[in-house]
Amino acid sequence: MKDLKDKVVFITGATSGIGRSAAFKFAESGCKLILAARRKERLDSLQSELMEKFGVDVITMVLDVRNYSEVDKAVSELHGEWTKIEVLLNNAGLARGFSKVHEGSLDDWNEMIDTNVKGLLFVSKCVIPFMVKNNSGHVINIGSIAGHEVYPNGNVYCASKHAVDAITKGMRMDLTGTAVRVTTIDPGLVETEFGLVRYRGDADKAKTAYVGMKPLSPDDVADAIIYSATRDENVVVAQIVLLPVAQASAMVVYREN
Ligand code: NDP
Ligand code: 8X3
Repeated sequence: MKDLKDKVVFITGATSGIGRSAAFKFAESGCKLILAARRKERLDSLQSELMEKFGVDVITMVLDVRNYSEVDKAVSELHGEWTKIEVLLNNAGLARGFSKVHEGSLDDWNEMIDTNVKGLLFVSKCVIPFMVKNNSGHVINIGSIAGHEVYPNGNVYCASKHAVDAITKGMRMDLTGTAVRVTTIDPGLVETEFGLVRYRGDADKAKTAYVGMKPLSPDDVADAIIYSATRDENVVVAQIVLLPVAQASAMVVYREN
């Protein structure tokens, strides 16, 4: 089992949900953390909480993964030990809206594609060269069941997660011949701020996905992330599809009345 103590872990989308839970679990394992997201106040309080609770070093990057020059600047300012990034968790992502394709919003489409696809690529392009140079590292992409299946009104979100699946497979091919590992973790329903973001703050609509069923928690997903990251160095967990027991596919969810 790989020991993560003192390893540098870079997490995008650390201010909420899956990214936040992963930050706690990596900190508990003794990792040094680079936490990135747009909301500075949340990053600052998470940094203080993790440093105080686990005694680990934490730095933060206030950035929007959609902005290549912001990402490039923040990563190029890393020095010394912080450039030995062992794990990149490409987690920042979102859904916007829930509409038929011919009724969809261009702004929503652009935001999903720019964040989930181009943002993941931008961060990867800036970080992976350090891993190749060090001949060590692990890229963990957060995909989705929506990267394997499509559901009505999910069109562009599902397309963006299918793209994450293709990019993950391509990364793994392009990194053969190095010791860099590539994993995708593809959850079904997880209760986070995802629904609130999708429905722009409408809490009633956000809850509809979880009516009558128990979704995964962000900690369940973080457990799978830690499992992948701690396998022996010759072992690549290529993909984990993680579902709550009531969910059999994107469309088949058992709900108690
Ligand atoms: P949350 O909304 O709780 O968290 C999303 C995180 O992404 C936040 O920290 C947010 O930070 C960050 N983020 C969003 N846009 C940007 C951006 N442009 N630049 C930087 N950071 C950004 O949702 P989840 O934890 O559920 O989502 C995490 C990942 O999991 C996403 O990729 C999502 O698609 C995926 N997923 C979620 C599932 C679910 O059911 N919840 C199921 C399957 C996959 P900030 O706003 O501060 O920038
Ligand atoms: C998030 C899960 O089912 O809303 O990726 O697409 S779902």
